[in-house]
Amino acid sequence: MKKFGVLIIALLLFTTGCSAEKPDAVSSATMSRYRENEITEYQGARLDPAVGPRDNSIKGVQYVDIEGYQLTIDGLVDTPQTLRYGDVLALSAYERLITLHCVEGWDATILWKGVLIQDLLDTAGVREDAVTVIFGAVDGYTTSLPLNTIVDNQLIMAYQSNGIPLPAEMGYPFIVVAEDKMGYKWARWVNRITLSDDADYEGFWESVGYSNDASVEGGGRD
Ligand SMILES: Nc1nc2c(c(=O)[nH]1)N[C@H]1C(S)=C(S)[C@@H](COP(=O)(O)O)O[C@H]1N2
Ligand SMILES: [Mo]
Repeated sequence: MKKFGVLIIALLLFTTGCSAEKPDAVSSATMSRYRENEITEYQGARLDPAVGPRDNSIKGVQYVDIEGYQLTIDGLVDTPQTLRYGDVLALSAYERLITLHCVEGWDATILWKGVLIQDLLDTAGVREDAVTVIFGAVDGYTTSLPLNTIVDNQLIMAYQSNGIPLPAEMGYPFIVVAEDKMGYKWARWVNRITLSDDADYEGFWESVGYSNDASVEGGGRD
């Protein structure tokens, strides 16, 4: 009888996943963050849910009405542009498996799909004197990256994460996938891209003291 009881308990633990959990098993809290149709694996690697455990954006999650949405590309360009959502999606698509290093130590490996930021800039024609690309968002957030970082690393602005349209929490319609840069360089809800000749431009968090380089290896916190 005693043996039987132990067996029952072992079975219960096993089926509830308590004792049987692998070290890298996904917690139920994490599982609940996957959205409908979101893919959870890519080429044998587990993908993290595109929506993080909490939001730390300056004015909370923004819900963009796509009908009225425009992406402005201006500053040191030959011909300023206002693109609609569909104009951006019509450009060549690129897919990247990239880890976002985010708040208080958590990170998320996500399959991103989007367009080359360089292709966006080319629609307006970048002037010789431009060195900095400033991203503006619907919540008034700003951040920037050097033009050569964007070109050399072929950085993308994504409209999909893990196979689904970018969730509002993650920046719908567009997020800058700032590979190897801390979270604050990943502008969400982007609606403006401005070319500048100011190499020392500082965005929202940069202007209060966060590293403008923001390299992940540099250990700069987000
Ligand atoms: N438009 C906009 N984009 C933003 C932010 C913001 O406040 N507004 N926060 C940045 C910061 S500090 C981080 S860490 C990442 C991820 O933010 P989250 O932790 O709130 O998901 O988004 C970045 N992009
Ligand atoms: Mo952050």
